[in-house]
Amino acid sequence: MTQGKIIECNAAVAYSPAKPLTIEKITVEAPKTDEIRVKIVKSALCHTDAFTLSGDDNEWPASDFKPVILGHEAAGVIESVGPNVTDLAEGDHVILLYTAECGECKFCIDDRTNLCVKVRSTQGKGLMPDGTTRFKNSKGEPIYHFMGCSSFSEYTVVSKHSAVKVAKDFDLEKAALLGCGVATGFGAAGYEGIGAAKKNNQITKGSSVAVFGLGAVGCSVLEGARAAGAKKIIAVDVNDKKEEWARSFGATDFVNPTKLAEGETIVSKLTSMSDDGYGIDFTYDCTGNVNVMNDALMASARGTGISTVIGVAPSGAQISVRPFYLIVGRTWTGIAYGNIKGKTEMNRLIEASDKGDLTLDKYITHRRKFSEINTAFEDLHSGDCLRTVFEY
Ligand code: NAD
Ligand code: AHE
Ligand code: ZN
Ligand code: ZN
Repeated sequence: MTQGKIIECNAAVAYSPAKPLTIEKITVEAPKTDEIRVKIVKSALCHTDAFTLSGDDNEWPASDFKPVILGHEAAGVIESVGPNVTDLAEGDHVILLYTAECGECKFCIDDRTNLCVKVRSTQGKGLMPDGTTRFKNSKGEPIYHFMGCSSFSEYTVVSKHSAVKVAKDFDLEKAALLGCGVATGFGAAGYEGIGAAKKNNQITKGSSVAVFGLGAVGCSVLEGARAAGAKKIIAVDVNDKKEEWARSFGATDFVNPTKLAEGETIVSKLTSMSDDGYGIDFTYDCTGNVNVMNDALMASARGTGISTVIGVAPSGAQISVRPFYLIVGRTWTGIAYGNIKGKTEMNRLIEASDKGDLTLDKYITHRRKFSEINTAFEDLHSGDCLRTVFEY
């Protein structure tokens, strides 16, 4: 045990929805039992951070806009550990895991899912498992945690179940990306026995795939589809600037749903692009738009098509479909963190990167100092960005 003292450092705090983050000095308490304190080295901005800042997520925390430190796609070095931490130690390099892996709960011992519940209920309230926070602002007010990570701070405290150790020679910038978006998309495609493969939803060799939304998540589904040997990989985005990237990640075709021929819909267009005219084998929503989720389902193949929801929709948004479309054999499903078990399967994603199946560095389109974090939200919305990585 190497428990330290209170640390003062810079953090970017969200005080109100849709307002810039406030960069200020905060204090970070020492880690308590089963916790670690991490010095963040690299963190990226995921669409979900921007989504939560917009005020659309009903878990910011407990819906009432308490001050919170966002950020969940990150890697760093353990500064100190609390009591009862045995698998991690000071100096270890780690990736933060917004989907924890305790190894013991019902979900951890089930090989089909990654949805560990050990810390999930307090995580959703912005609290550590003991029901308190480790952050305070200069007025002494508590600042809440986010997705069990809160990486938009020079130091953070997380549960020991919410971090995985990686080799010291693995680039922490690439490591940060494996904390969310890229692991999510690549896992959702399924890869050599991990991710969606464990949900019986691995993209099959020679199949057809359509991916709606070509951010880091959608592009990593494309890469997974290419690694799986899909024959037709259709990339769909309202932004034409995404076409070139999409093709570089494996897309064989690009469709802009706002530029269809007269009388065509995105569903009729994609269906007509399938070999037999009955629809696409695997479709994915990576936009968070419920209308797109519906289109993705309807474009999936009669009898056998599987449509996966990855995008996060605003609180209160709903999807619905005429049940007939499911009776005729389509499957509508969803996935979190690519169904990757963060502690025990991270090495498999690193192997995929080493083999060149997952080209992590290509997703880093922007680099900024942590102090420029508010500009990164503009990058994300510019349409020219997959990921901005912050240097601390
Ligand atoms: P991003 O903002 O970088 O990319 C979204 C893309 O969708 C953009 O290219 C945009 O042009 C495109 N788009 C928007 N509306 C569209 C439409 N109507 N039709 C086609 N394309 C459209 O986002 P990202 O970081 O790649 O994240 C994508 C989604 O996945 C977000 O909703 C995010 O919250 C969610 N997400 C989910 C998980 C999970 O585990 N389920 C993990 C990470 C991110
Ligand atoms: N809090 C939201 C839902 C947010 C959500 O679905 N998050 C995704 C990860 S987005 C990562 O960028 C997820 O994995 N969800 C499963 C989980 O356990 O959080 C709401 O609607 O309440
Ligand atoms: Zn668990
Ligand atoms: Zn994310």
